Amino acid sequence: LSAEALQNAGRGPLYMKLRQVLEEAIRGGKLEQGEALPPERDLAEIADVSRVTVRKAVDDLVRDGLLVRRHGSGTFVSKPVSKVQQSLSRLTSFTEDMARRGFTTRAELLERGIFHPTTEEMVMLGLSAGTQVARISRLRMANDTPLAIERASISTEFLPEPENVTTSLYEELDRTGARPVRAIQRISACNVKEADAELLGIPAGAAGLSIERVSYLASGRVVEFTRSLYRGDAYDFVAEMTLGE
Ligand code: 16G
Repeated sequence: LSAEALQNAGRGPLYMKLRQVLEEAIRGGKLEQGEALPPERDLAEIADVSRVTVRKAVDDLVRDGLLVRRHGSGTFVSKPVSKVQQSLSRLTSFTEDMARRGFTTRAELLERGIFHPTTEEMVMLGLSAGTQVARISRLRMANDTPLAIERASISTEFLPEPENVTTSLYEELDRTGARPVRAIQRISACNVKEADAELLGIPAGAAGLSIERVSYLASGRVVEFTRSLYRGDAYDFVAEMTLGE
């Protein structure tokens, strides 16, 4: 990148030219996948343009998915994700699913604690009046790529100490003797809203899968009501079917 390269790049407003130079650097591999983009200030200086111009060019590339902004750590060249093939027939946890694939997992905690339940939580979890609910919301990542946002609600009877959930919710439920054995999962299509898109590192409005899981103990009692938002570009859900009678 240089002021000269910018001069020679295409037509249109300055920010479009800058966008083009950056796009070529990404597509040509001069900026590698996963690599951090230099700070706006530096880019402005090198290209001899204002920071507003830099921001507009970068915004454009983020919107088109070539760059991703990560909360508090900067802007990076996107890594294409190969899709996770996720079976719909086994009741497994995110941690187990990713470990089986040899991925390292990490979660960014969005919310964790004990709260007054909403009416929906009371109904879904069958809570009696006056009881509280444990909530855990996480941005879930595999090999540092954000894949999903999961917002779980669990009766405090089964999860009295939500702060114990540092890696796996199901592991903690195993410990409290409330690991679910059955679940109903509903999957529907959605367009990811801006705030969630930012967390997932995808353009606002991109395709997502909205998933609700209600899971049960052998006794038939509901353990978990989880609303999740999965990246549409990162997941294939696969079910095996057999001929019924
Ligand atoms: C899965 C479940 C989620 C559950 C989580 C526990 C979906 C689509 N999936 O991701 O309901 O809460 O596993 O994972 O909802 P953990 O034990 O790794 O925290």
